[in-house]
Amino acid sequence: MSEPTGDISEIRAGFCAIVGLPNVGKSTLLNRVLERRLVAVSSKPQTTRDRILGVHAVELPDETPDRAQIAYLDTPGVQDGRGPLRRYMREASLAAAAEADVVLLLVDAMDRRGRAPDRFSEADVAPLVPKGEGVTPIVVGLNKVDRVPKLELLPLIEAWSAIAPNTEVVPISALNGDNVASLERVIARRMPVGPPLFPEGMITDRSSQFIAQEIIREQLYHQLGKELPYACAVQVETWNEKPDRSELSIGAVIVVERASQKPIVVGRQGHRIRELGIAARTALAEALGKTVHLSLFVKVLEEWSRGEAMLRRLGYGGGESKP
Ligand SMILES: Nc1nc2c(ncn2[C@@H]2O[C@H](COP(=O)(O)OP(=O)(O)OP(=O)(O)O)[C@@H](O)[C@H]2O)c(=O)[nH]1
Ligand SMILES: [Mg+2]
Repeated sequence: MSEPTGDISEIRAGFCAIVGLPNVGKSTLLNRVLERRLVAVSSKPQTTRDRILGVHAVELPDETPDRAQIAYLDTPGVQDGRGPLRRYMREASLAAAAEADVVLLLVDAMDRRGRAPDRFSEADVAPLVPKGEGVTPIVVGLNKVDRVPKLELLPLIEAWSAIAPNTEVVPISALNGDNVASLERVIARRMPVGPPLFPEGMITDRSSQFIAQEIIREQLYHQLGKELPYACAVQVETWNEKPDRSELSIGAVIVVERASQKPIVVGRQGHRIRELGIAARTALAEALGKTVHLSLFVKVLEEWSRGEAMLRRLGYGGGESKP
C-alpha cells in the first residue's frame, strides 16, 4: 500500500505539526494556507494555547499520487514555564510533534534566537527536532523573509539544513504568502500514501463557537496591555442564529483571574469593552460571512489558569485534533 498504485482513492495524506518558538508566525501560516482566519494571531508571544487542526488539499501536478491532504496542527509556541496552562501548552506542542507524519519547524529569520540553530539544542525546544534514523521527516520553514535581506538568507538556510538528516529548508513569508505554495508541496511529498484522513471540504474539527472565541481572544491581545491578555480566557455562552443563517447573535464572557483585572478590561465608562466588542464583531462578521451581534461581559474566575478542571471547562484540552 505504501507504493503509488495509481488508485484514485489513494493520495498523500498525513498530519503536519507546525511547531517552534512563540511568535515565529505559526498561526499566521495556518491562516494563510487555509485562506481564512481560523486561529488567533498577535504580535505578543504565547497567543496560541491549544493545538488546532486545519486541513488543506494540495495539488501535486505530474506526480503520483497527484493530490495530497495535509492535516496541519497549529501548536502553542514552545517555552519553559510554570503552572498548569503553560504545562498544558507545552505538552500540546510536543505531543503534536511526536505524533505527526511531518514536523514543520517554523523559525523567525528576523529574530536572533530564530537565527541560531543552537537554540534548538536547549532543553525546552530540543524535543521538537526529531533525531536519528527513520524518524519523522522535518521541514524547516524560515519565516518572515520579507524582512530579511536576501544575502543573509543563504547562510541561514545552510545552517538549518544541517540540524537533522534530509532536512529541507524553505524560506517563506507567511504574512504575504511568498513561497508558501512550495512549502506545502515539500511537506506534501513527505506524507505517506493512503486514503484521505478527513472528508473533502472539512477544514477543522473545532466548532464555530471555538473559532469565535479565538477571534474575540485575538482582540484582547491587540487591545489590552502587555500582561493582561495572558490572564484572560473567552467563553461563548449563547449562540443564536436566524433560521436563514444570515444573522448571528453571540453572547460571550471574558474571564479574568482577579477582581482587580475586571475594571481594566471594562475601561472607563465601559469604553474599552465597547471598543473590544466593535473590533471583535467586525472580525467575526468577516470570518463567518454574516451579520454578527455580539454582547461581551467580563467575569472573574479566581486563578482560572491554575486549576486543571477550570482549564478543561474553558476548553483547553477539549480539541479532538489528535493524530
Ligand atoms: N514580517 C512578517 N511578520 C510575520 C510573518 N508571519 C507572522 N508575522 C507576525 O509575527 C507575529 C506573530 O505571529 P503569530 O502567527 O501569532 O505567531 P505564532 O508562532 O503563532 O505565536 P504563538 O501562538 O504565540 O506561539 C504577528 O505579529 C504576525 O503578524 C511574516 O512572514 N513576516
Ligand atoms: Mg500561534
